[in-house]
Amino acid sequence: MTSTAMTIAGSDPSAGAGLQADLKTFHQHGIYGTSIVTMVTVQNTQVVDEIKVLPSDFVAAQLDAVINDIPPLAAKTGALGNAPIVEIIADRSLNFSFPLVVDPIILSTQGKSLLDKDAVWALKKKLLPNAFLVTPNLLEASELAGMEVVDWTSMEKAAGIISGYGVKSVLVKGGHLEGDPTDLLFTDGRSQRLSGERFDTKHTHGTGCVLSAAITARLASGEDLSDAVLAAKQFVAATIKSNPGLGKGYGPVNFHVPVGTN
Ligand code: PXL
Repeated sequence: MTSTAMTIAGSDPSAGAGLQADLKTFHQHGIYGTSIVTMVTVQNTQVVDEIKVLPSDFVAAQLDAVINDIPPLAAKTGALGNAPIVEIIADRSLNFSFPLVVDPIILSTQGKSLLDKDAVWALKKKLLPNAFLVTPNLLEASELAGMEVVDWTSMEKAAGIISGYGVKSVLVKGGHLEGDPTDLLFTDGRSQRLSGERFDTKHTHGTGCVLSAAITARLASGEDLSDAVLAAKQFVAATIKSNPGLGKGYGPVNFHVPVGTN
């Protein structure tokens, strides 16, 4: 039987990030992907120029239309835009019978805000209590935990604070650490250190989306969290390593990397 996964995210017309990256990643993992659009952006690999956030009831209507028809086995959120959207998804997620991965995107790679201040509060207080996993980078972990997150000790502390909001597991991504990009997976009160390799390339547009989508795809296939995260990290590393060098700015990764053979 075909496995299904759903993303709730924004559109990136250059298709390296956002819902396009999620759908390509689901597809590459053999999963049928559905997509609920929260915002439409005008962007390429160089700049995010404009953002139009959709009305929250329109986002909810998309969600209701899909979820009753092609129910996902796992879902993820990406850029959510504003508090009303976060709140309406949080409301619907009370009835989700599948794991929800929250990629708490606050800024685009180029530094444009994709989530306003009230929305960060709603994410913490309303959405995270219903989530299976949240995947902040250092900056997002700082915002969510209300503290500076700059090294392993502060990553561990922040993960503890964030898990206190009710989310089952926390993956703090160390890509922005000085030195090796070590991630921290906090689950059942325990931290696990996941080492990674740094590649000398600027083509990393959408890597956060690809990682959370690959984890979601694997959860939809029934994998357990720690195996899913490790395999998703390997997939992302391989997609960066063989990036096609497209665009004049921060280009996309290679979505054609075979899954599980890297
Ligand atoms: O990579 C984060 C991201 C997610 N979603 C959308 C984006 C971006 C980055 O620009 O535009 C819609």
